[in-house]
Amino acid sequence: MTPTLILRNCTLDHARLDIAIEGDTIIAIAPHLEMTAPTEIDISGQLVSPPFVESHIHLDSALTVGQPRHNQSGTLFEGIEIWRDRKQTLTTDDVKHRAIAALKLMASQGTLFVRSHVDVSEPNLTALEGLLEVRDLVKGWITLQIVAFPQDGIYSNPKNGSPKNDELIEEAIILGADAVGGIPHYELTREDGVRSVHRIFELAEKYNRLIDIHCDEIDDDQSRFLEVVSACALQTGLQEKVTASHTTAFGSYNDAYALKLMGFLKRSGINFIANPLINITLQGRTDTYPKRRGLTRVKELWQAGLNVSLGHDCIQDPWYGLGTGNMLDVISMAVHLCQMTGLEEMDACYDMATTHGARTLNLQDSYGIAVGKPANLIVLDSSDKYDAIRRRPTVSHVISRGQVLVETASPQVKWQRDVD
Ligand code: 17E
Ligand code: FE2
Repeated sequence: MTPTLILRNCTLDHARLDIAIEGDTIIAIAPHLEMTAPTEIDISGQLVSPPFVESHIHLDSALTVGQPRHNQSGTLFEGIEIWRDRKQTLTTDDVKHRAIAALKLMASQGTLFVRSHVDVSEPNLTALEGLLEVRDLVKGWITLQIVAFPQDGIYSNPKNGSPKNDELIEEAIILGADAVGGIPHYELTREDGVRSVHRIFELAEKYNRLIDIHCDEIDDDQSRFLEVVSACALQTGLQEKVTASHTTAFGSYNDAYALKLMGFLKRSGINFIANPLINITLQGRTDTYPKRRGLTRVKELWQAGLNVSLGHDCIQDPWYGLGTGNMLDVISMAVHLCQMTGLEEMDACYDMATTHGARTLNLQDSYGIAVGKPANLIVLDSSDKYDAIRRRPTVSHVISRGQVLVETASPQVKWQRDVD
C-alpha cells in the first residue's frame, strides 16, 4: 500500500484514528498508522465526518432573489408566479453560472452530494440543459443528481398549449434526468393530482429512474397525495427508490388519520425530506394564531424507523431570500422546529444531513468513511455532532475524491484590551 494522503489524529466515532488514502480510495483506518505519505495533515483531534448530503435544492432558481421582484406575501404561490416570469429570460449560461456558484458555496462548507430539482415545465428545457452540463462539469469534485420537476404541474397546460408538460417531463428523463418529480397538490384538481402520481411511477418504471415528488407542500389537512405515493411505492415495489419531499400537510392531519397513514408508510418504506428553513417561512401564512410550523412529522417518522433527510430547498430565490449553503444551519433549524433536542435526537438530525441523505439519494456503498470506500470526508473544528450543531463551526478541510478540495481557517478572536 502506498498512500498518497494521511490524515493523522482524527476524531471519528469518538475514537482517535489515522486515515490513509491512496488515489481516491480510503485504504486504512487505525489508531497509529506506521505508513507514511507524501502529504500528511495533522487533524489535531477535530471531528471527521462523511460529507454533508444536500438532498433537496433547486439549483435552476438559486441566486435569483429579487429578479424580477421580491416575494411580498412569502407564499409558495407567489414564488411560483415570480419564477414563471424569471424563467422566461433563462439561458444555459445563466443557469450554469448560478448553479456552479451555489455548488461551490455548498462544497466549501462540506456538502459533496446534492440532489437538485430542475423545472421542466418550460418549453425549451433550458434549465435542464444547463444543469445536465453542470452535472458533468463538476463530477470530479461534487456529485449532482437531477430531478425532472414540473413546477407548473403535469396536466395544467391549456387545451392547445404545446408542448405538453407531460411530454416535456418524459423528454427530460430521456435526456438524462436521474429522477422523476412532481407536484400533485398543484395540479388543477385532486383527480389530476392522483393521475400525476400514477404517471410519475409509470415513467420511473419505464426508464428505471428514482422518484422524488414535491408532495402535499401546503397546510391543507385535506391534501392527501402522500397516501397515493406510498401506495404506488408499495404496489410497484419501487419502495426505497421513492422520496416524498416536504409533506408539510402531514403536520396538519388529524391524529387518527396520521396513525393509520404511519402504518402504511412503514410498509412502503419510502424516504422523506424536510426543508425546515423554508417550510417554516412558506407555510402557516394563512394562519393567525396559533400559527402552524408547517413541517412534516419529522420526529415521529424518525421514531417509526423511516428514513428522513434534510435540505435547504432554496438559496436566495423567489421562495426564500436567505440560505447559506451550510447544512449546519439546516440541521440546527430542524433541531429547533422539530423539538429534537434530546442528545440522541440531535445526533439523528445530524445524520439526516449525512447518512440518511445518502440513503435517500440511493448512494449505497459509495458513501461513508470505511476502508475501500471513495475518499470523501470533511473535518469540522468541533469535538462531536452536538457541539457541531450548537456552534456551527468552520469546516476546516473538505476532502473530495482523495484530494483536499478546500481548506478554511476558523475565525480567530483577539481581545484588544483586558476586561474582568
Ligand atoms: N417550488 C415548489 O413547488 N416548492 C418549493 N418549496 C420551491 C419551489 C422552493
Ligand atoms: Fe422544493
